[in-house]
Amino acid sequence: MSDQQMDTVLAETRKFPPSSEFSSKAHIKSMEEYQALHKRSIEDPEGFWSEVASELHWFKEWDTVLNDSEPPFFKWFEGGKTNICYNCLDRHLDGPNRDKPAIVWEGEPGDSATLTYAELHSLVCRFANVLKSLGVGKGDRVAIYLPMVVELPAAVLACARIGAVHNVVFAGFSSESIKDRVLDSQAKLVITADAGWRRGKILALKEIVDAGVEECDCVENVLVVKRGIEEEFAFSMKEGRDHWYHELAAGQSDDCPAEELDAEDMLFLLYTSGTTGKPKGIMHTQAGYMVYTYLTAKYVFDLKPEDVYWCTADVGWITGHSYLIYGPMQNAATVVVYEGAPNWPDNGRFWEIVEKYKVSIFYTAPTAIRAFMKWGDEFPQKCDLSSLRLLGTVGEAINPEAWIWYHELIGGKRCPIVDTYWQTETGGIILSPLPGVTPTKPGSATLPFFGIDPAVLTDGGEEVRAGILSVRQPWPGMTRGIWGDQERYKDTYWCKWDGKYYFPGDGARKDEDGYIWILGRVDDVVNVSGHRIGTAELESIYVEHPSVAESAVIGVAHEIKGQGLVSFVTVRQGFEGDETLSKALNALVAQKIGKFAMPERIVFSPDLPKTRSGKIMRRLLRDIAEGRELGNVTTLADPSIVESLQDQFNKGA
Ligand code: 7RM
Repeated sequence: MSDQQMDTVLAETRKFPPSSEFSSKAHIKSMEEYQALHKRSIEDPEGFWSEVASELHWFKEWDTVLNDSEPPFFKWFEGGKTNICYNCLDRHLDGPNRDKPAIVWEGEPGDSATLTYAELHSLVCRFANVLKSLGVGKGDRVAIYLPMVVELPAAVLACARIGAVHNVVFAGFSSESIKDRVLDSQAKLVITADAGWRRGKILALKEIVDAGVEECDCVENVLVVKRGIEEEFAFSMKEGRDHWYHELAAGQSDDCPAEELDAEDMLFLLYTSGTTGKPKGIMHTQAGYMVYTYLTAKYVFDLKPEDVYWCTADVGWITGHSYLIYGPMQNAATVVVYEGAPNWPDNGRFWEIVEKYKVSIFYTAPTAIRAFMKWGDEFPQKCDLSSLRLLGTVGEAINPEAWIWYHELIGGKRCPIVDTYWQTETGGIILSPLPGVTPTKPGSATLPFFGIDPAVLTDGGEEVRAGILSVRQPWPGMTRGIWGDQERYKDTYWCKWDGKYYFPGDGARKDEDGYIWILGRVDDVVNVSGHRIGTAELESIYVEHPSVAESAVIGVAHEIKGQGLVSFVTVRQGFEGDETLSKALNALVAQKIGKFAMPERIVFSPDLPKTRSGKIMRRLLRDIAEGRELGNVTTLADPSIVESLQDQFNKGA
């Protein structure tokens, strides 16, 4: 967060209590009720979570709720046998939810489909049988690279059903990113589509996958979903390796019993950026994640049988896993799934979808809200948004100005806003208002969810007003570690305070009401439009280029994206830092990660500011890039460099 943003946050004193009408119908109705339940969840986590777990289906009940004998490797519900897919689908088939829409899908070109819980169950069973026919079984890793079509949640649920480990790769990632993830996880199957739609353009997904898996010996088969696009686009099917989903599915039964899985069997891997050049495969297991996403979805979104719930995140990110699929479906919600961009064919698309399907709960990212603000009030104003009763945000802190716009223009001043703070690693929401309970303050994720005991600490572990966020005790949805690298898991998340507290990597402030305000990352991870990008990932890509000597990538405040990236690059003797090199470096980032990771600017400079011990002073680079007064630069090895850096920066501005 920039100093200016910080000042705005510190000055924010408005409070918005929920209406008594909302509270009276909510699952949790009062602050007293929340506080009592929260206290219980902290003092008796095993009692609390076993009661929650009892609301779900188990083939066999657990022996122990929490096993904390080997911290930080916590285990939940050991001895229990369950299946999260069963809890999302089968559990609803005996009652009125059987014929209730589970997915209301809209494609970008305007095609649409509705699947009831019974129909989604059949689709998932058939999909699971296809997976089995390709030799996929319990514990096998399956990479999924699909657009937002119905087959995406179906593929995810089908994996869960048979105990295969899904590894969804967001369909904006490049071939090389697919390759890295497929190789690291040793996936034996890749599921993709011939293509998808994005902003009126065809995304040639199969082609991208082909380039990605070329050198992956572990991949035995590629399963291809047909998106139904009439236009011509390039792709081919490799004999023996590639199969059309619809052809294999035609011969399959729509009955496939859910595997009785151990509570700690792995459910999925999802890669996320950290402070090194290599993304980490975050692991989640069946039961703990299931119980946690079930309860957070129920209480934070106050899900009721009649709700139409729309989470705009792509399934390629954790938000799509937890709050498009697993959380809402365990609660038998009707979930809207939209394939395309918010500004296609025009800037009003999202609001037309809200009106068309009578969406009652809408969950999106602050970066999207800022884009809507910029596009103009007339787009939401043209639509009937009166079906909305609750709004949510996720991905980054929301600036108060965007919060107020969301509250007024979208929520018509009547909808509570839940600002939900969490991470890929936490599995589910850990800080958030409860919509019928918590008076909200624009920009604050407010209070902890049940089972979460946060503290704001100094590096030394002392409680302070403004410092580093920590979580004091384990909760069921937390990650079980990093695939293939548990040392890195310990080092990254548990080293800061001698293994006593979980370290999410964010700065935070606690105000006089005990509300928590997230102040942004304290490590070298930048949050661009709610997507985590490790600066080290870009830096290691740049230095692969023969003309680059060194680079430092930083995050700077960005009007729409929240943060954008600025890359400072020094070139080797005899090379030129010019437009051509800039383009080449951008192309390299697009090729290695994806276009969404390209920086706002590349600044070439003769040198980088370093301390006498050789550490790059990123803080100084941020000050330069955000045009701030520079403080003391005398600790620099070569203070004269600052002026030339400023010149370089201003030249391109
Ligand atoms: C869900 C998700 C996690 C990082 C996290 C924060 C930032 C997310 C908020 C937020 C302030 C929020 N998972 N973050 N939500 N910061 N307020 N409500 O985004 O793994 O992709 O990113 O995102 O920095 O550490 S994630």
